[in-house]
Amino acid sequence: MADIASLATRQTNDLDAFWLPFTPNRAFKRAPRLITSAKGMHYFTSDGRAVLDGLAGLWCTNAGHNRDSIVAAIQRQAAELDYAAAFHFAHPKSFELASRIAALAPADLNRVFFCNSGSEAVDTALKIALAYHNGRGEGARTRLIGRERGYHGVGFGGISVGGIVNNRKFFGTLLAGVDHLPATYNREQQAFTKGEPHWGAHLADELERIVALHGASTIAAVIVEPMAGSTGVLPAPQGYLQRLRTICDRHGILLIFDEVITGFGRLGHAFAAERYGVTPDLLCFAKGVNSGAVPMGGVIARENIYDAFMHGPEHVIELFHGYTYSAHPLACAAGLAALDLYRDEGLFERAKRLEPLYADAAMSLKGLPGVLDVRVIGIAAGIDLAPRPGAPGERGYEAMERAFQDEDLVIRISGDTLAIAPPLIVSEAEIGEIFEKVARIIRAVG
Ligand code: PXG
Repeated sequence: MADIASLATRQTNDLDAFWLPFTPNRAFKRAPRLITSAKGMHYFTSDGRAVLDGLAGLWCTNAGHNRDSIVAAIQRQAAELDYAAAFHFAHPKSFELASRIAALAPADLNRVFFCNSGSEAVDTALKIALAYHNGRGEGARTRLIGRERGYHGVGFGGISVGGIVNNRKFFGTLLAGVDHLPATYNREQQAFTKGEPHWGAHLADELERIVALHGASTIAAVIVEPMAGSTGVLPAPQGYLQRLRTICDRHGILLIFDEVITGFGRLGHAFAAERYGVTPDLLCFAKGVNSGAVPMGGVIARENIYDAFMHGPEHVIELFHGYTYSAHPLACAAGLAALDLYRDEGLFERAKRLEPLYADAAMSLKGLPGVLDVRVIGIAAGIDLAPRPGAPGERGYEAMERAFQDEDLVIRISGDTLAIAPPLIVSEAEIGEIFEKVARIIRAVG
């Protein structure tokens, strides 16, 4: 145990102890990028720089940072009720927030299960799907279908249905009985498309092939992101999600939309399900639910899914699943305040209105050295840069570093792909500013 003298001499700013997630730790600790406060569209650094947030945190601060009403709601809640269990007990704001979310969701998606992250939301949805079939006497439906290039968080369920090789290959055998649809991206057919590409709806028919291979009676659910964010902003091709819905209906397979990124306005609607007029059976959300202020995620289920669990003796738990912090009071209070902001400031409609301008600004990067593709949908853009020979990811990494150090801009990278998705409060002038900075960065790393 450390004695008092060694505690007194221990450096308070030692970087060794914190093992950063999804980060090259040694490179970071050599040249740390430290953020100490934030407001609206900006982060502030310890050396006093204002840094424009081109990624809404990590796709989560959709209403902008440190909004007064969200801050006040969290402060009030912490003083009033820090914690209440959600097992056998509850606090009023959990019901209020669930009702508000249900009202935003399309059709009969109206039963909300809370957890604390997107990863937990995905595992929750997969487990609900399995238990749903099991409870209806179709216990042989255990297979889960994901998609190549899909990202569904980092739980064992999520990496099993996910399609990113580095997130899978180090972690053993994963879940058994998982299959994958092909990715929907094809550069030759789709390069520099604004919005949903024309080409690719037929790739949904691959689900029929998978059904034919395994038998429909063994398949529980299909999970996809309406727009794959992490792997570089890959919008679903026109008609693709509708076709998936039709095939799932034909075979009694549940359709799960992972809307952890697309939920709460990113594509100009409360949920992408609304944009596409396709109602999934289960919808995963997180991030934007409270504008990233307190960890929270959840699953919205269609009423018939919930109802299917509501049988048996009334003192018996219907779904053996949940988290200590499900519907945490601080997360719920922040959620209610964020939903008020989204409504009062019309931020989802704002995203829809700004989409064409945002798309034009992103497409202005076409023709810059090394730009292989620009994809853009809602308030999200993905820019593929040509990898340097023999050093994949190096150009992207340098772009992210230069953005922060030289251009006072946060962008996201995935290999040599840049992602730009600012808070939905972004002004027209800031959109221009962001893409001017990105253009300079691309030239600099060319
Ligand atoms: N599903 C989707 C579609 C996501 O985008 C998760 C699940 C997992 O959420 P949690 O809260 O467990 O992290 C995500 C997360 C990026 C990036 O690089 C994307 C995410 C997280 C961090 C970085 O674009 N999405």
